[in-house]
Amino acid sequence: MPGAKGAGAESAAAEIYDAIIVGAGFAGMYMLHRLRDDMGLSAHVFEAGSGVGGTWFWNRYPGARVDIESQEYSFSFSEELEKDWHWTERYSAQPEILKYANHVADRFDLRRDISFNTRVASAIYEEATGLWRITTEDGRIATARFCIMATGCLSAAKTPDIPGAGQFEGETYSTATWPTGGVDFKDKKVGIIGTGSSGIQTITTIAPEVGELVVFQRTPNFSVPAHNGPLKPEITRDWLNHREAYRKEQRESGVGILALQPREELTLDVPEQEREQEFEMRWAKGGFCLGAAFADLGIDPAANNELVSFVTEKIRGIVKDPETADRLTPKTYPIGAKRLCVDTGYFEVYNQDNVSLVDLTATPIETITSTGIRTSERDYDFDAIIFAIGFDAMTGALDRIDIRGRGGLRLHDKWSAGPLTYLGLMVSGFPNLFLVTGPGSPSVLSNMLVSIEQHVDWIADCIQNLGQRQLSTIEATPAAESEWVAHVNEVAAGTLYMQANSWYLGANVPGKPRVFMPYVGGVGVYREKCDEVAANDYEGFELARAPDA
Ligand code: FAD
Ligand code: N01
Repeated sequence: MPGAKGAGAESAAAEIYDAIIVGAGFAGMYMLHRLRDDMGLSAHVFEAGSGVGGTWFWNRYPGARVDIESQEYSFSFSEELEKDWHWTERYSAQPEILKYANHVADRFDLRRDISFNTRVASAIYEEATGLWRITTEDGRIATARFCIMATGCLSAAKTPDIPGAGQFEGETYSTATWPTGGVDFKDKKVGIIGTGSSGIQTITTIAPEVGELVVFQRTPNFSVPAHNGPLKPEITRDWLNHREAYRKEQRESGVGILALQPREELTLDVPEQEREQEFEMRWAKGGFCLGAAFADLGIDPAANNELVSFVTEKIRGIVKDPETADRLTPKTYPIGAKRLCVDTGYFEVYNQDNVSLVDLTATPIETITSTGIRTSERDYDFDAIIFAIGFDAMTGALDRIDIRGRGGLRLHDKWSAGPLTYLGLMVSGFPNLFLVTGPGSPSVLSNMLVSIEQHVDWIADCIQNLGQRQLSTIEATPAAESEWVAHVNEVAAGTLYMQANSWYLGANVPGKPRVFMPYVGGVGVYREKCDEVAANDYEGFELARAPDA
């Protein structure tokens, strides 16, 4: 059992730390390194999985890979780490990213302060002592002055909300909890539900090997080609030669992705031919840069329509059967309002004889049966069904923990009409509880590694600042929280994000309040705001000494 040092409070609990971190994905790993190795605090991580890596530990489905170029989606905090690690592909795949996470854990000797296979059940603030009391599902109790939730924005997988789920007697898989060791689908009849990024990557990868693949699609998704391939040595060299400048640029940019190369012009101000050329050039380059072709694509419906038409033509050009092409074409929301998918031959798989598409808007699923899936039209029999149905995003992992602040206030109740935070970092009524990439911060709208590092550094600096001044408690004021939430909503309201039923809005989870959760203002602007708040003596927060500190 890890040692007890630092917190200094009397407690009946067996384990006492300065800080407890929940989650050992990239956020929890870096948080541990900062608090323990840079600041000398006693810190401990509880992780539900049996290893580090979070997203990349759980999502082992075929074809899982990043949609941000490898060298951009990696830690920047250690120059040595960055120089020693070599990515092999332009968009790295899950096994390589998991290897990277393990390399980071080894390099910084993180595992000795992580309890694996340990799910946190509750986190309760004890006002008398000013400590957080953490209880795990297997009955461990630990207290700490600071509790940092690094529980992930896309870690609470949805359970199938489909009648009959559980009745199927064949093999069942979920992309978000894929078995280690993989699955052999050779010659099998497979049905897959869901065509978000996870579904698209899985479909594309298994299509060549399965006997038959039936894709059940409720809403078609916009997807752009990745043009993945081996990472060229000259790209790695250039990145390492200019790493400091590139990292600075990432931190000050809109979404932390340099490959976007956003243009400042408005779509309709550019002559049609030049517009088409720009779209073509970006389609050929691959990845998210298409969505940054012009400055107003995310706010002006007419501009957005131009890009919709371009991508629609591309789909028609790839998919040979016009009816299938039409069903694969999104028509009900602007491009970019749901996260754009980045694929490697997705639309092409529908030209294979063994792949078919079922449009659930025309023939909805009635039930899952013991042998397959029944739609309003017919029964389909399968050897295996794959659920690629997404996550209770941003709030789900937190909601699955019984978190209580002052006066026993439950976070679940406080957030019943949608998440309320100050800067996405803290919640009023919940002193010393930090959220990494929480709702109200750029988070999932950005390169997550950039946002994770920014939050972890801000939290570490904040805890250090409190310690230096012999203060022990920081808490968001209700006024600062309300103002920030209003600002987050106001900025989102001016965008086309509001026009899709996306997980950004909680629309994918029945009964979840429809609130746009991440902050659209941009990572550079947001970082400045966070730094300014800290420089102004943590403006909007109350700082205090805890009763027994
Ligand atoms: P996570 O990696 O989700 O880690 C959270 C950890 O907390 C998990 O290990 C979980 O087990 C643990 N946990 C949660 N609740 C508890 C509890 N109660 N008790 C104990 N442990 C708990 N982002 C990008 O920027 N670019 C990408 O290309 C990209 N690709 C993605 C691909 C997939 C398939 C998915 C699902 C997400 C992707 N993301 C991507 C988002 C990705 O989640 C982040 O990039 C990043 O990995 C998040 O790291 P994290 O540490 O914040 O959270
Ligand atoms: O989940 P999703 P995801 N019946 O919510 C369908 C990141 N990520 O895991 O749209 C039938 O996007 C649902 O249909 P609809 C990335 O940020 C990145 O794919 O609700 N269908 C949808 O088609 C991404 O955005 C990568 O109508 C049902 C699908 O399931 C986020 O994670 C790879 C249904 C869910 O799509 C989530 O992606 C993977 C039902 N009852 C993930 N319920 C990269 O490429 C749901 N659906 C880096």
